[in-house]
Amino acid sequence: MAILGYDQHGHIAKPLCRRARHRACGFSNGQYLVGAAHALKIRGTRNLAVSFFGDGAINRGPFGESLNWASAYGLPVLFVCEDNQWSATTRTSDMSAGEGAAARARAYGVQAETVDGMDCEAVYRLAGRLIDEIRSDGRPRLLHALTYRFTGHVSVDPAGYRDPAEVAAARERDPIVIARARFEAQGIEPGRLDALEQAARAEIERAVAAAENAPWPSLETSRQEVQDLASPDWT
Ligand SMILES: Cc1ncc(C[n+]2csc(CCOP(=O)(O)OP(=O)(O)O)c2C)c(N)n1
Ligand SMILES: [Mg+2]
Repeated sequence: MAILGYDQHGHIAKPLCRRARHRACGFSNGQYLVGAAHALKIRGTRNLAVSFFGDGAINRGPFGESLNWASAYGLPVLFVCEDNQWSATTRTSDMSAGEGAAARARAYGVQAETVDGMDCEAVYRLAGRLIDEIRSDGRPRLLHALTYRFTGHVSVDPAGYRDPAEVAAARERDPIVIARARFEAQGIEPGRLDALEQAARAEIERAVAAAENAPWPSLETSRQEVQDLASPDWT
């Protein structure tokens, strides 16, 4: 199965093979994932959909609608809230009622667990357990990862609206630094970790170069694979 179409930031929607997964701003595509999960259920597969979104998304209506649908119909979805405490330029807690993503999920009958999002191993283990649980009872789960946004919301945002001391304190708990220290403590050679890091950097650089060198899409493609509400002649 494939999810087709484009979200606001372009060509993010990915072909679905065994798992549907998507990360989008403002929960713009979270509902697609619930639809995909519904299709997976109807087809009787053991596969599931994984929907990644930020803490800013939980104050948008589609978050509640998606939790409701997934819970009411018993759909195999893992909702993953990357709670970095900032919604663009606003501290999320300043504009959010109640106890946040996990409490909201529970109100809809969706089991939710909060984890230290700076601890890669803890996130990995919890995700694995929740995925196993979804596969066994077919019901949705929400993984709430508490983390911090080191930079601005986008590359042109210097994030001058927050205290540098808060950022510095969060950087002390950088998940990559924590993971590396833990691997070293487990006896993994630093040279091997350096090689992994270099390979990851090289892969990112190749991806950036490929994107920068790719041709712009044609005008025709902008209307392919998107919902068409019968407006044949916009142009
Ligand atoms: C569908 C949709 N609704 C609303 C917005 C407006 N918007 C832009 S940024 C943002 C908050 C994003 O917060 P978060 O997901 O926590 O991202 P972060 O600031 O942590 O990168 C919102 C609601 C949007 N871009 N798309
Ligand atoms: Mg955020």
